[in-house]
Amino acid sequence: MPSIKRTKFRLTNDQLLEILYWLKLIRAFDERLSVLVRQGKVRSGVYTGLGQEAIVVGTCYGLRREDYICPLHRDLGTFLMKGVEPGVMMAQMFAKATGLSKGRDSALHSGVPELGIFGNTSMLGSNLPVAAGIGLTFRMEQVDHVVIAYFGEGASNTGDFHEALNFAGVQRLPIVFICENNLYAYSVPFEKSMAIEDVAVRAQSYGFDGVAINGNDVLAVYQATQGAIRRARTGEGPTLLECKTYRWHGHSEHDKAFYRTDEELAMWRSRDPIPTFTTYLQHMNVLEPARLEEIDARINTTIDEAVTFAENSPEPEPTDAITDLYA
Ligand SMILES: Cc1ncc(C[n+]2csc(CCOP(=O)(O)OP(=O)(O)O)c2C)c(N)n1
Repeated sequence: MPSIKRTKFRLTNDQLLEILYWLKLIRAFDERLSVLVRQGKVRSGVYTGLGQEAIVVGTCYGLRREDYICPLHRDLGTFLMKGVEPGVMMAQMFAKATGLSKGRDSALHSGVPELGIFGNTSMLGSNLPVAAGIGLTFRMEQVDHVVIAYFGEGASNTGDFHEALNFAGVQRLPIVFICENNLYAYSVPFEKSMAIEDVAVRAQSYGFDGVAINGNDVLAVYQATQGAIRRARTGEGPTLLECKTYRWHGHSEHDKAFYRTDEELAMWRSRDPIPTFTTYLQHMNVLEPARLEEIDARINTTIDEAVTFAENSPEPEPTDAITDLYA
């Protein structure tokens, strides 16, 4: 295969293929989860990020274990990229004893401190002041780790968002704020909730850069994130990246999304980040058909094994409810 050693993104062929693997794995995980919900096997609420995978992969690829992420309810893929085993993640959704929180929460609030994952908060936007706190901790400990803090455009209308960005701007904290602008906050369209076109401009009010990018282009997201991370690590402070995207399913699996048109969905599905990136790799002679088949087969096996692990895992014991408590 004619090989392009490095792209302008300084990624090797193997790294580009790894990015494709993650995009497809995260897509497959959410798709299987959606089926399992309909089969009544999942005990958690499920908020798939189908269509938004390029944001997860572009922001998490290349993070250090010590870097912290503060994910959204839609970002199960970030857990996988940070090192949570697919089987454990699936068991978490089944509320089994082998899941992250051992079957003791509604699945979306579990964090993994040793992998740098802060558990998602129900009050949207309230993960952002926590992200600022983690960034301040890194500053006080004099380490050059960064925090990737995710939020939806809806959450950017909460007070917590503004307090967190203000504090991060004043303190020049090492945070990359990632807005996943999927155009709807549950059923509320973007234009009915804010009178500006880009959430990114909000960063200016707090003294740092904000930029709006194509959130369905994994390399664009990766490139922008890498620049922001470099600045954060070298003490130049936070950046806000607004990734424009669209979620294919409803807000959650029980939402039929009647508030949007089929035409709108079809238009955004035509911007699917995975075929776009696949075509790019083929065009660059990085991806041969056999390699693509190999990646797909590996993903199928991984997901099948994850489901089997979750299904065969034990239920939590009632007495487990009072373990791991602080007081
Ligand atoms: C502070 C707060 N207000 C309202 C809700 C109820 N709620 C849950 S999800 C959601 C929509 C969130 O939209 P957005 O922040 O854009 O994220 P998305 O789900 O689109 O990824 C709302 C309003 C909540 N969880 N927290």
